[in-house]
Amino acid sequence: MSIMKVLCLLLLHVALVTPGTQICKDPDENAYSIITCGAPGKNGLPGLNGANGAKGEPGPPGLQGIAGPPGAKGDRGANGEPGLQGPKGERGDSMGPAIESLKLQISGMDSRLRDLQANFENQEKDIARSRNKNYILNRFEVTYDEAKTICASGGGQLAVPRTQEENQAIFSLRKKVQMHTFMGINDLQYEGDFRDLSGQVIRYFNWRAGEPNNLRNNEDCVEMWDDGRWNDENCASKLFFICEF
Ligand SMILES: [Ca+2]
Ligand SMILES: [Ca+2]
Repeated sequence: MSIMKVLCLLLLHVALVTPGTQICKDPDENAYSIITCGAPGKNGLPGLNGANGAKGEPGPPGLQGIAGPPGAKGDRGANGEPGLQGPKGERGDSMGPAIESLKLQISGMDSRLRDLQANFENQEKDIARSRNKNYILNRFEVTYDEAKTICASGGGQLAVPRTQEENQAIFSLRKKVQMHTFMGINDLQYEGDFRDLSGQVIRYFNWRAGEPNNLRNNEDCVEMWDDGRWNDENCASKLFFICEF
């Protein structure tokens, strides 16, 4: 070992035990040298702000908010302006008079129906009986001939009282109404010769006083008054009537 190398090792040893020194290698001479290291420098000033970075990607959508309670009902608005007038309507049909006519007819039918119902309801009350016959009072006004026809159409005939008992039975119906009633007796064939509808001579009579008087020479049909007695009357008069069966 050369003297130089020994000296260098010695210096190196001193450097290792001496604070503030360190061994530095000279890169050009491939040799070591001993230098004294200074105290660490202070921090320098902050650097300048850097340029803005690139724009980031958009974030995920946020959570939907919760709906609040409905608001209070608002006040009613003011009335609007009236609308425009509509187009003129079509002319009405001609059924008006026909409908009115039908109404009148229906009203008349209703009235007639009520009459029939009343007549039907009175039927039971308007029946009388004698020993051999039944009598029915008819409460509508007809002529003598019409009364004959109606009784015959029902299988009977205009009532003829042939005894006091039968006269009393017929009178029990006659006094129910304020109208004289035709009976099946007349002197149409010979004046003063009263007979029944089959031409048989009448033998029982119950005339009112002064009857038959053939007033105005025109009384050939017999009616019963409200006292049960008889009168000769104009056959064209319209009266209630009593049928016998
Ligand atoms: Ca007469
Ligand atoms: Ca008379």
